[in-house]
Amino acid sequence: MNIEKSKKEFARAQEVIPGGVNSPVRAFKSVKGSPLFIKKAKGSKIEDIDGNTFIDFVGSWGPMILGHAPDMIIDAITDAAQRGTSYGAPTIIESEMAELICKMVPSVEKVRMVNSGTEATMSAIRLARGYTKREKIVKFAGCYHGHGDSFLIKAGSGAITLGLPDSPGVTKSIAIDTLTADYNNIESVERLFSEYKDQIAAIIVEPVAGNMGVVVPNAGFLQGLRDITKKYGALLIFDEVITGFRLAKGGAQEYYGVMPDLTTLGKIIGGGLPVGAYGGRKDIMDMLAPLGPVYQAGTLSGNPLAMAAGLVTLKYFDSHPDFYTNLEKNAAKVEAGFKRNLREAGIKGVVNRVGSMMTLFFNDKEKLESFDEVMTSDRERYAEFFHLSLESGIYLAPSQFEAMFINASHSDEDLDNLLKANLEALLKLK
Ligand code: HOZ
Repeated sequence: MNIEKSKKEFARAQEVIPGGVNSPVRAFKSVKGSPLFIKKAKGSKIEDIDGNTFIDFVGSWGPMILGHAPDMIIDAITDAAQRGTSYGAPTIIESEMAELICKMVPSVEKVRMVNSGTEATMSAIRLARGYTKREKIVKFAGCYHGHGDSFLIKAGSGAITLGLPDSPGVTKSIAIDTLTADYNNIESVERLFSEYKDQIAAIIVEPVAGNMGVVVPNAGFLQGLRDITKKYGALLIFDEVITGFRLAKGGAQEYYGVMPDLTTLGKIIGGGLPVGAYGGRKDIMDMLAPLGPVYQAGTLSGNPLAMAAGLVTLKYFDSHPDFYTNLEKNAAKVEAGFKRNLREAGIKGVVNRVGSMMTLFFNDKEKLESFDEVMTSDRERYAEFFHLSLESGIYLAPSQFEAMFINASHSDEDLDNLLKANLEALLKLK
């Protein structure tokens, strides 16, 4: 595969952009490669500047659940842009968007729009601290909640991919207020609560972990978090930046039937534009300025282009009752195909999946349920597999510790091609 133009552009970018990228995991560092520079994408396909075309299973790390550049979203953005790109004043579409989010996400009674998932999680914990008048938060090792200081403690995603789970620059006084527990281990949470009792403001969790690769919550884990937070008067925050509108219209909370106090959203709600949101119980949300004392603001929050793209996307789910059933059917086919291929190639692996998000881990274990367990996966083998897949026209995340996403634009032919390329790659692995 010729990627000369991408290589040249990467060299150019590295002169003026740290590491040549605006988000670390894009740099292909952990798979020891040179990132592809993208020219365009439509539907399920993405094309690089050398003219190579791939079936895309990254989908911009989650947002592109309808595929790339659906006409209805392009039309909505174009139409909105004619009327101006930002006003810094209220618009009707912000209320429409908020009404739809409150209707679709079961625990959300009021919602505030921001510009990214990171902003949503940062704001949600400030609000939780303001509401409870407590300072500590509990997060889980390997969960990633964006790059806010409080979350860069045993963080997932690019941080573990690059071996940097605790970032310099996070002060001791901030780190001391972040307590870490083990995902799927309710005892580890109980231990923290019995020690810190009324100092813990909130637990924040990815209800399905997506940033250490996909790790599925065991039966009773999320309910256990609900029970323990209730018992100690702390809040439960579901970080649904990935799972929101991906697992169901109402996200993981609808899928698992466990209601958090606050929810953070991002990715899909922006229809591919930069958006985040956080919402939840009215009594908590009403603590926000200008109603209450907890401050949070943003010049571009509720941006008309982003709202237009997001609203069309959410309306689409609302009016297509079979949307998630179809995604589930296709994703189940991929999971079954991956497992069949692993057996046929004689390669040890674990496929973790919920709905349309999944990860194929190269690992000898029977199941992977925690950060420590996924970290035993064979990254060298993933890197080789990644490049073999790329050569066959399959674009996967350049890291063992990320999710792959099936979206509505993937045709039967795309999925058959994926499974064929997957078997070929597995058979070639050393
Ligand atoms: N942290 C994102 C994936 N979980 C990476 C986003 C990006 O590089 O675009």
